[in-house]
Amino acid sequence: MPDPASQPGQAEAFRGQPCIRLRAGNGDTALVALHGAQVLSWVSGGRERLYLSPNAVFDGQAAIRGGIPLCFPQFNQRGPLPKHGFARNLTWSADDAQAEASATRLALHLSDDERTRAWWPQAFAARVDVVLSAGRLRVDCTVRNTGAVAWDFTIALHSYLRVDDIAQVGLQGLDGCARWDAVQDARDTQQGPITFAGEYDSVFAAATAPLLLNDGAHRLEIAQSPALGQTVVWNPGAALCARLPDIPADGHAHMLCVEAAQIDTPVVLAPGATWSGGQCLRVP
Ligand code: TA6
Repeated sequence: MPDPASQPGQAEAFRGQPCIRLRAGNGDTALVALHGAQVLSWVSGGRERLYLSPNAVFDGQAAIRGGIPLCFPQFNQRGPLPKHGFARNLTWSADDAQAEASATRLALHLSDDERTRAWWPQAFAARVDVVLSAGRLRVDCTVRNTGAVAWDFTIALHSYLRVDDIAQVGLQGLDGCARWDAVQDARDTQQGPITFAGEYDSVFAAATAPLLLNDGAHRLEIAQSPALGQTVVWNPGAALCARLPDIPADGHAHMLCVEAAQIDTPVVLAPGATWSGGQCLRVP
């Protein structure tokens, strides 16, 4: 029997849900649930970098509050589908994890079936690649139109980043980017780093360079591919957090969502066409 710790990926149950634990050569790990193809944990340098609510629901149907949910084929309530689409509510299939030259890769798959067609009549094949290497986690999404008619979608990697104290956090790199403030329904241009005092929900035109999350003594670099043209920044603040059933009252203090998204203009896919985009988190 090979030593499980030497395998690139190992199946395990987490809160009753089937998951795969990925290991990088330097000891970093990631935990990926088949439900939603959702990364639930990323430990790099001995520190958990993602926020997973202790009150998250793990019933194999509800969206899991935390980690990196995938919103597809609809972002938020910008269309007739369930909020943030259905990809985060369904079980994906996974290939065996692969050890690459300096990374560990897990590919997960979802394609249309009776359940998805009841919500959305399109024929599709979606793939999520989780790529773990020393100090770095990349999540790439690929969507292919396997049908005979063109259709469109919106998409987001709704990453919940763990922070020690949201009141001390600064998010750098969106200075000069156009912003829609969803709380106030107002448009402006971001000036300087973003700080947080209460509910925050804004959609930015994505920056070309990586963002930098400053959380006390800790830093995280956040990059996204050009195919994802917006960045969403969300923290519910204390009042909204208290109304969310699946997060503790103080959960807002320990998370910040920085989401790589394509939502302002839907992606149109012709029959046979493929789209790819992703987000990369790095400990600098
Ligand atoms: O991406 C930000 C957002 O769209 C917020 O408006 C907020 O509703 C959040 O996502 C969480 O949505 P959820 O359905 O997961 O509670």
